[in-house]
Amino acid sequence: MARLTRPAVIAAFALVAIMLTSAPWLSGLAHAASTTVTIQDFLFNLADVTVNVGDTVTWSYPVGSFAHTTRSTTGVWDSGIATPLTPGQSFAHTFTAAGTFQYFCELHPFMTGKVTVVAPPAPGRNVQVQSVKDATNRRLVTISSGNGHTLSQLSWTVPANAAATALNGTPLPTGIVLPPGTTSTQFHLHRLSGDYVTLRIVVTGSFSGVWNTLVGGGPNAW
Ligand SMILES: [Cu+2]
Repeated sequence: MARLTRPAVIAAFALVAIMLTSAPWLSGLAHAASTTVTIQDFLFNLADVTVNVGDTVTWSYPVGSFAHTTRSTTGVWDSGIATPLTPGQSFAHTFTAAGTFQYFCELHPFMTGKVTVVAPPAPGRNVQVQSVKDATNRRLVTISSGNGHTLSQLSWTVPANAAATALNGTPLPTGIVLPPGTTSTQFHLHRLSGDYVTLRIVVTGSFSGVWNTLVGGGPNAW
């Protein structure tokens, strides 16, 4: 657990951006990852996230008017009510075990959230997420499995600066069940703002796991 200063968070994000700019259209999906939950006044956004064992969740409080905390209902982490988070601060926790972890703000107990931690994909199992710009502010995202694995169910987290639609243009729900034997699927990702969209994809099939990818940026940008 560590309280991070705002410059440290910005530096960490810049590093990730640099690493991924080297291959922006094909993300080799790193397993040790960082997920950010944004604290807004009286709201955790997103309030429900899924990560792999070994991943770090950072509660970032960029702007607001009140002080807040993040505290696990089972004592797994607690940012502390004595020194609550104020705008510009953040708090990070690395999850070392699978499970479902509920949390709340001790100053505003109606502010609640949940982190679901799952076992990371086994070595050698892989999912590729490829994205190609195919219209202004739109990329065609292809998710494919390798080595004969099938994708039976996908769910994803699309951040506030983007939207996902099926190829026929209809809005996509955050989860879909795929026909038996599916090894790849596609959808459109639309940029609403920003340079990057952080896409988190949860796969269930002949293997399971969470894959993280930054879409956008580099020579093949939006
Ligand atoms: Cu609060």
